[in-house]
Amino acid sequence: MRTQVAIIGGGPAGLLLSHMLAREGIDSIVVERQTRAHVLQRIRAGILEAGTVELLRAVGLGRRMDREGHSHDGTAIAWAGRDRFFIDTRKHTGKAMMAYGQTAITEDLYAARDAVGGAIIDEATSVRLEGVTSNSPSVNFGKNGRTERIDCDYVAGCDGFHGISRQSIPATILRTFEKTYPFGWLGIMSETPPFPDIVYGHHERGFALASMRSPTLSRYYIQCDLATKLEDWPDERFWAELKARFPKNIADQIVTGPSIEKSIAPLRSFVTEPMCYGRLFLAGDAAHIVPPTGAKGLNLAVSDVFYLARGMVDAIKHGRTGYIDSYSDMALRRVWGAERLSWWLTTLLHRFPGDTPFDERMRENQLDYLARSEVAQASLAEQYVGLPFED
Ligand code: FAS
Ligand code: PHB
Repeated sequence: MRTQVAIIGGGPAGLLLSHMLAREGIDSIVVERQTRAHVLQRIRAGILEAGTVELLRAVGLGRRMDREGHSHDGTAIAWAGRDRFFIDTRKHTGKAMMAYGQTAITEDLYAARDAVGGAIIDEATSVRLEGVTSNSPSVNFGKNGRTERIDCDYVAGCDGFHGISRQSIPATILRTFEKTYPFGWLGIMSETPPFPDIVYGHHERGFALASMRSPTLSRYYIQCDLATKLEDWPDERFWAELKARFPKNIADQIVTGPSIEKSIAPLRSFVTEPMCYGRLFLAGDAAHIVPPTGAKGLNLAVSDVFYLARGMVDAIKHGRTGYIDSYSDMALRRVWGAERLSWWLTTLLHRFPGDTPFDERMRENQLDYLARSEVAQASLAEQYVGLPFED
């Protein structure tokens, strides 16, 4: 097979890139390891930055999001039983966040690609890149017992943290930066009316988060230690622990019900430099991971794709290579900003094993300052709602 851009990975990054390239008349083939059903059963991100919302609307993917999504003028922080304070992104930046699940975005992306006959090959096995430092790279993979090859001009590695693209960059060139956290998030989805605000809770028992997917679908998380087993957390125990970590006036409003999904996600900060090698360009989780505390993971995948699509269109259609040559540096400036915010919020809102009384006083004073200072809240608001994409 032959295409202009071979895209490894049919998650949000790969599908959005394929969609944006197609809108510019550039053809691509998405090669996905899993079945479409497997990709679509993943429950992950839920909160979209203003820039992500604007981009999805601009590329014709806003209709269902605007119908079913839930706009939020900010997010609240509650701690130590004290009343919550609100990080008002609307007041400080004029922008809002949107609660609209990654699963729905992925469904919308698949529908958009199907509508124009976009090439998505799923259940591909043993995917392997060749010639990425030449002008004619190729992607090899197994499908239905046959070995297939795609010749292309560029390869986009959108295959997530466990993909093969990043591993195609020689260790002598690749630099990685990593921090793992000594806890995870135990998440639950329930068909119950959510708490009206997105609320991050910090308590001596640990972190908790109240979020949502729709007016009838709630998403909650509690910090858990790394040895946690799902079977030890029946719904009743989860709800009791979640309520114990929020102030009473929030806990009393949380509507409980049977879980329709329950999972544990590890927390990690991870960055790859550079995000390119020859004609291979990494985007999304293939290049970086953030702890979900800042709701940045999916939003970073979107901003990477915005920069990469712009660079590829300029190079392929107009022979201008400025954006593609600067893709890695430009994307990494935004990545490191999101990594720092996510690390800072994770450190601020979670309890760490081995915290000393001094550590706890530092955390309390930081929260107290944030609760009292409009300027501190404005700074957090502009980072949380998402800084503008670079021109
Ligand atoms: P993805 O991992 O979504 O997609 C990569 C795709 O590549 C997958 O479909 C995979 O099957 C495929 N693939 C892998 N190896 C391949 C190979 N060798 N060949 C072909 N295909 C291959 N972010 C938030 O903002 N908030 C959250 O609450 C949140 N929760 C998360 C929970 C979990 C368990 C995980 C893993 C992530 C979570 N994230 C969250 C982050 C998540 O939303 C990612 O940022 C987002 O999925 C990034 O999208 P992609 O870069 O497309 O990567
Ligand atoms: C979610 O709704 O899944 C969510 C919200 C805020 C976060 C992380 C996840 O920081």
